[in-house]
Amino acid sequence: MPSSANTAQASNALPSAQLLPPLELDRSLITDPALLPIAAKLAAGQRLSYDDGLTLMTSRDLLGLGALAHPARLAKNGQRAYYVINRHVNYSNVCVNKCAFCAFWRDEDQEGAYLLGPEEAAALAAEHPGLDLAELHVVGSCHPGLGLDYYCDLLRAVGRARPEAGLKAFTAVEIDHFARQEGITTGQVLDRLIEAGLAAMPGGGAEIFSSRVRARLCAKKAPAAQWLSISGQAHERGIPTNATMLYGHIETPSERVEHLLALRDQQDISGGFSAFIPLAFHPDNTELNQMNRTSGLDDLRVIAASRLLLDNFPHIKAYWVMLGPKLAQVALNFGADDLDGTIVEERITHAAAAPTAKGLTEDELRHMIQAAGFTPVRRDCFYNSLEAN
Ligand code: V47
Repeated sequence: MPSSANTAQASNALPSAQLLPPLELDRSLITDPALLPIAAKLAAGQRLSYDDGLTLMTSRDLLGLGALAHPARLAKNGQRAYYVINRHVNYSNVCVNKCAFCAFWRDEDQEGAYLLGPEEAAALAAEHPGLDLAELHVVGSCHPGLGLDYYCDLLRAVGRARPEAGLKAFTAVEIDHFARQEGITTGQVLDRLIEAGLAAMPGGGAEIFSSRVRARLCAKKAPAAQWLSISGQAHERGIPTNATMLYGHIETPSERVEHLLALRDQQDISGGFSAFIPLAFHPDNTELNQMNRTSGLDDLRVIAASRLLLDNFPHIKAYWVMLGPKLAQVALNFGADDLDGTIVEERITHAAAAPTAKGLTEDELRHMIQAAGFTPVRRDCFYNSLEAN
């Protein structure tokens, strides 16, 4: 176990962006004939195209999708299923972006608005001293009134409270916002945050890259090109980052596939994405509250299609908070190899009335993995194994 955040940073190496090898597939499980040419390509070790992506993203042959995605998952990660002992700290919900899909944001003077001082955030990080914390996941909002000093102080304070934890903090959208507020470049923002202890970045804020959807749901947010460019700048600096896709609202299957291919292109260029996390939209308490929640078919299809299209991503995360623990378990057979972690206190999806727990224990995570037939691997925020063996 590293003894300080600096040690955690020193053990950091960007993930290797290896492609999929030729896969051995059981075609007897495939009933949708449109999946057969894709099976042939995967068996030959060929990269999938936009059209293949669209076929995957619209097929209802769930077992067929699993028959393609599971061998890809095994080729990347064997029987391993990762989890992390982590804690989320959300420093503020005051946000200028006011995205239509988000139930977490508040105006500064609105009831329920909050901003934690660095020491208040550190006090949260220090809770549960018995927890062997490997990662602090620190994200918030695009606050109108804070300078970069606040964010550096925040990182230093939580880092002092939990020196053993890697600091995975701030989405590319927050970095873009800090740079605007401060009147400096996003590269300069990243350099200052790295000095303050930033070790990795989460994948939020990507939403759907389509400018059509962004104009309707999150017009004020950094556009796709900026999100991708900031991820690349982090990779250039040796900071691994994640990527997400918010699905199940007004996006089309082609917009999903375009999103995934934009991530794949960026990974070809900068190579520093660790995990892709599909985020199932929760409509309650948002402007889109008349919409239905995603279906189990769609959740597993997105996981499978992501595993197959993102051939250069090492990990696909089944985020138990949004999928529910049972579907997240099943997702381990449809391309996912990581369940995220203990979290302790999840706020963003719970603002949208997520029916899941706010956190899980390590025992619960290990049991979920073992009961699904996989080998649990406790990891740090760089996917190094922390299993004693
Ligand atoms: O950026 C907001 C999404 C994201 C809703 O990188 C919603 O390891 C569903 O990015 N329904 C934050 N989703 C969560 C996130 C994340 C979570 C866990 C791990 C990692 C990682 C990243 O949640 C936001 C937004 O895309 N979101 N509102 C909603 N109503």
